[in-house]
Amino acid sequence: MLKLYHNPLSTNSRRVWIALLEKELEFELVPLKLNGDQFQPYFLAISPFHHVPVLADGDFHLIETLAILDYLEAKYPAIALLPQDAKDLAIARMVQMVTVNELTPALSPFVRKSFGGVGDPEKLEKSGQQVAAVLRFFEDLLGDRPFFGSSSAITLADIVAGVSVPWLPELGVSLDNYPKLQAWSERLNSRPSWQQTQASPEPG
Ligand SMILES: N[C@@H](CCC(=O)N[C@@H](CS)C(=O)NCC(=O)O)C(=O)O
Repeated sequence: MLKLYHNPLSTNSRRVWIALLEKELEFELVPLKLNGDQFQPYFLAISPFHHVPVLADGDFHLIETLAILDYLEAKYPAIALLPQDAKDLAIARMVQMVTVNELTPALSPFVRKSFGGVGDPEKLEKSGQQVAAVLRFFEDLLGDRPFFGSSSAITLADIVAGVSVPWLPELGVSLDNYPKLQAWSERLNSRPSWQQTQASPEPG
C-alpha cells in the first residue's frame, strides 16, 4: 500500500494527501514531528534533505511534492487530475509553478508575522505587492471556470494553489478584490478532501 510520510501542519504534505484522497487511493499516513523525527537515520535515508512529504510505493521512495503529484497522476490515471488540452495543461502547470516559485516565498514575512514575529514593514510591503500580482494573475487565469484549466473537474493546480490561497485571509491578506478566487477558495474548502486534511495540532 502507498505510504505518505507527512506532518499535519505541512502545506506540502497536505497537497499530496489531498491528491491521494481525490484519486480515491488506499494509503497509510505516517506522521512525523518536525522537531526531530525528520533527522532520524531511517528518514534521512529516504529523504536526504529531511523534508516531508515522502511517498513510498513499495520500496520506491519519492520526494518533492510536484514530482510526487506527477507520479500519482501517471500511475493512477483513473481519476484524472490534469487536463488533456494543451492550453489547459499549461494553465494548470503555470498555477502550480507560480504558487511554488512566486507565491510561497512572498508569503514568508506574513507567516512569520502571524506566528508573532515582528513584521518588517518594508518587506511586508514588497511581499504584499508580489502576492497581489500573483492573485491578479490567478484571478484572470481562473476566468469563469470552477477550476484551474478545467470546467468540470478539480486539477493538480487547484490542489497546489488551493492549500495556500484560501489561507491568505488568516495571514491578513484579503481576497476581497478577487471575487473569483474567493468563490473558488470556498468551493475547495467545502470539499471532503480539504475538510479531512484541515491543519490540526501535531499528534501528541
Ligand atoms: N521542495 C520540497 C519542500 C518540502 C518542505 O519544505 N517540507 C517542509 C514542510 S512543508 C519540511 O519538511 N520541513 C522540515 C525540514 O526541512 O527539516 C517539496 O516541495 O516537497
